Formats: sequence, structure tokens, C-alpha cells
Amino acid sequence: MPTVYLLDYVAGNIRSLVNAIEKLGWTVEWVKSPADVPKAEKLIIPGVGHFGHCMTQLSQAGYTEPIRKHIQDGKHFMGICVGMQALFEGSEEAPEVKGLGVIPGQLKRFKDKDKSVPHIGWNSANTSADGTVTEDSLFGLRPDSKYYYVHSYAAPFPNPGLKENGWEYATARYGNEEFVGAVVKDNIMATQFHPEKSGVAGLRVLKAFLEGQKLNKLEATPSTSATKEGLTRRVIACLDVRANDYGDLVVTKGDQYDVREKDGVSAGGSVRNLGKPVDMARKYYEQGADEVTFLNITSFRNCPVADLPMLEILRRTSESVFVPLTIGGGIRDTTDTDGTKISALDIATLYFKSGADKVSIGSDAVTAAEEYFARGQTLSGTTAIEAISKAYGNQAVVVSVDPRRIYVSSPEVTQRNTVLTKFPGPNGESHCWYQCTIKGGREGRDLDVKQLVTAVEAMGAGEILLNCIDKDGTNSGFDLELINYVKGCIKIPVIASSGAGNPEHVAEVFEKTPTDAALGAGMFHRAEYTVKQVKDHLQGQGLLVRQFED
Ligand code: 1PR
Repeated sequence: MPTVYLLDYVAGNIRSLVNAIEKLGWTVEWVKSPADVPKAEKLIIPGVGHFGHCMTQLSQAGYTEPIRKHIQDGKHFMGICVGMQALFEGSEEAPEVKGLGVIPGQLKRFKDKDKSVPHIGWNSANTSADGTVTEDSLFGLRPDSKYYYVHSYAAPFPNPGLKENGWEYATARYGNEEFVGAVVKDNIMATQFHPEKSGVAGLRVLKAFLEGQKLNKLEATPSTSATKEGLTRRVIACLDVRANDYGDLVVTKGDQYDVREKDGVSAGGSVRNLGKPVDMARKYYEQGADEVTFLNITSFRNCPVADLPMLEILRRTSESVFVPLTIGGGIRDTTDTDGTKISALDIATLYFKSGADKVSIGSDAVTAAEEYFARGQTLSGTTAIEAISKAYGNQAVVVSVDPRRIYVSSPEVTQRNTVLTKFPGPNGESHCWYQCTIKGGREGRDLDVKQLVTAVEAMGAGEILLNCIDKDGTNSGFDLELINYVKGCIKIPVIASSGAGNPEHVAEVFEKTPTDAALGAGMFHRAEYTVKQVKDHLQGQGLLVRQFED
């Protein structure tokens, strides 16, 4: 099998890239020291996280010069995400740190006045942005395909230096900012998006790079009408996973977090079994899910950390599911079964190495937020959120919020931040506050949702998974008031969750709130609707979506 060299110089999910390369029939050799770089005919530098951190790691480990030489010698080079950013002269993210300077220009942070930052989701890499529709595809890029991006800094477009210096490029638009999605010149190909996380469209790009096929005839000429620029509406399938009463690992689903059958044999009924996690994840991928989230809802508290069943689930899922995978449940500092202390960062590392792209933190985030307010809104630097986002980047840390409505007659009767609601409480209360809970909703805390999301944003969380206990499993639609309220409190993206019962509910949450993504569980698990049906409906409503490519 042909070989490509991979430089794993910084933390991140490298496993999916290896899986994608192997699926394409190539083997991976690891670059373990600068002396290995000259052995590579083809070299890939992936990267996530902080530009300064990545460049400093590369330079301190002595990689900068060997990489420059590899490129100058005309050998094939691919940079992914921060691996592409490294080619530029520098970045606003770390003005004091120099890039490789192969491409003129500086990376700039997206403006967050009118949109969420980081930019997370599926967007274009359009080589026909000037309106020309070509029959040739540059490294497999199609103007009507969508690719998975996750970043806060980008190379703004237009960049006069690109064309002047002979670079070909593909662009994307986020809000009203246009940026470089991919660059190509001679032996160099680099993408701001993650091809290994971009489904079949991404695998096509990776294959073209590995096989050195710079220009390929497109199988079908894309129609200009299909070439809509911009971030698509992200639809996420969520799998709550736990062991059932017989010890099997199953996908389950609660009604307002109660996952036991109402008519079961044992007290409280048996745990609902809706299927096998890996099979279901693959099914949703093939239906067009833009991401898959696993929530390990019982944390497997008595299991040695290295044997956590979710690790194996991620390993197997990432072999055939090439969209981002999030894992939540039990991510906190803990003591292993043999008494060893193990940090949340260590647990997250195990998950990233097994194929996760993001970790989701629930209960521990609430505790961290309470301490943040107790300290007078100052950071400790020691929370799981801070440690993981520092090591892997903000985009890798999701905070899963499990709020519940508490009705009050007026804002004056509570110190918590309240919302005026169109759906009064049982005694006609006109306001409510959203109480944060821990331990899967079993314990309410004296902390409201605004306090939680603002605190975790300050700590470096990159995204909020916004559940709602009142709505979970009700099939009655999302809590639009909650979603609008939370979106108004923070700049990081929000995933709306809980209550989706049909495709109309998903369209409604995108039309009536500025949510960044919508998550569904029960309606998919019970096979009432497929992800494709939801996306077809969104498309019919004029909302931009990514369709699954065969
Ligand atoms: O606290 O860090 O160990 O994380 C535990 C994680 O497990 C949290 O993310 C918490 O939300 C989740 N969790 C704990 N118990 C339950 C439960 O259901 N008993 N599941 C649970 C939460 C909610 C959503 C669900 C949506 C959509 N599940 O993920 O998928 O509400 O459902 P729907 O579309 O069917 O309405 P930690």
C-alpha cells in the first residue's frame, strides 16, 4: 500500500484522519522526529487549536526548517486547518509568532458582532466564486459540495497576494465575511476545512491529494443554482447511551430524562432499548447527519477509565462515520478504580485519541460556574473547561446544559435572571427562570442558565448544547424562548436540543431563533423521521442544508 507521512505535533483528533487515509487504501507513517521529514514524499500536517501554540510546538521541536525544505524540494504537502494557517505569514491569534510565510497575508479573527464565533459547521470551498462554472475540479473540490469547518481565525478574501503569487484557491462566506477555504499551488494543497470530517466530499479531496490528481473532470457539472454559498443549517443526531439492566450498551431515550419504560416489569420499568450505538451512528451518518453526539448518561462510574465502553464505541464509529463526533458524560477530574487520580484533561485525551472531535461537559461545568461566581467572576485556570480548551482549542469543548423552568410571578421575587414567557406557569406566573441541574437533571442548583453560559464562555467553552428538561422527549417542539434568551447572552454557537418531534419543529427553531444547530434524538430513534426527511423539509422551506453525497 502507498504511504503518506503524518506529523502529529499537537493534540487533536488524529484518529479520524488516519481512518480516512486507510479507507482510501493508503498507510500512514508517523513523523516522529525532524529527521523523518526528508523520508516523506507526501506529508500531511493536520492541526487544531491555537495558531501560536501549534507554530511554537513545531518550531521548538525543530520541524520548521525540514517542512520548508520539503515544500521547496517540490514534494507533496497538505496542510489541514491550522496546518493550512501555518503556511501564512502570521495570525492575529498570536501576533508575536511567525508562520511559515509561504503564502502572503495574516489570519484575522471573524467579527462576532452579528454572528457566532467560532465558525462551526458545513460551508463551501468554492473554486467558482467568481461565477464561472468549470467542468474541472481542483483536487476534487466541487462548488456545490459542503465541507466541515471549525475555526475562529481565517485568511480574509480577497487576498491580492494569492493570485499575484500564482495560488489557486477556493473560498467560503461566513455572514458577510469571505475567507479562504483551500489553497493550491504546485506541490502544495491546503484546506481550512477538515476533509476527514467532511463525509464523502472530504474523502474525495483527500484522495485527489494522495493520488496527485490536481485536476479531474467532474462527473457531473454542478448547476449554478446548487452552488449556494454560506454556512448550512446543521442537524445533529444525538444518542444517549447507557448499559441496560442486562449489561448491554444501548441507545436509550428519556421523557423529561426518565429513560425507563412506564410499563416495564421491574419497578420504574426497564431501560428503553432503541438500538446499538455504532450501528445507529452509521445509519444517521448515511442519512446526512452533520454531526453525531454520544451522551454517556450514566458515566460508567465503576469502570476503569481506560476501559470506558464509550472509547470502543468511538473507535468503531470513527472507522466509518466521517462527520464530527462529540462525546459527553463523566468528563471531570476523578479517581480511577485503582485509586489513581485522573484529570478531566486525561479523560478528554483518551476520547480524542479514540476518534472524538469534541467533548461535552455537563455537571462539572455547573460546579465550575458556581465557583466562578463565588470567586467574584474570576477564572481559576484549573477547571476542566479551561484545561481542555487550552490544550485542544475552544472548539473542542462543548458545555451541555440541562435547565428546567422555575416559574415566578415577577422578576422581583427572585435574584435569578428571568424570562417573560408566553406560556404561563400552573398558577398563571408570567415569568420563569431556567434552573441549571446536575447528575442528569436529578439535582437542581441555585444557578440560572444565563449565569452558567456566560461563565463557561469566559472559561473557554466553544459551544453550548442547550437541552431543556421540560421539553425533552415531549415531541412538542423546542423551547424557543429559552433558545432566544441564551443566544442573546453569549457569542459562542448554540445547539438547540430537546422537543423535536417532526421536521416542522426543526424548521421552526431555525426560523424563529438564531440557533446555530438543531439536535434531535427520539424522532430519529423511533424511526418516525429520518435525518434526510428533516433536511429535505428544511430545504423546501428555503433553508440551506448539506445533503449526503454518495
Ligand atoms: O454531567 O458531564 O456527566 O454529562 C452527562 C450528560 O448526559 C449530559 O450531557 C446530560 O445532558 C446527559 N444526560 C444525563 N441524564 C440524561 C437522561 O436523559 N436521563 N440525557 C441525559 C440528556 C438530553 C438530550 C436529548 C435531547 C433531545 N439527553 O441529549 O437527546 O433532549 O431529545 P428529543 O429530541 O427526543 O426531545 P455529565
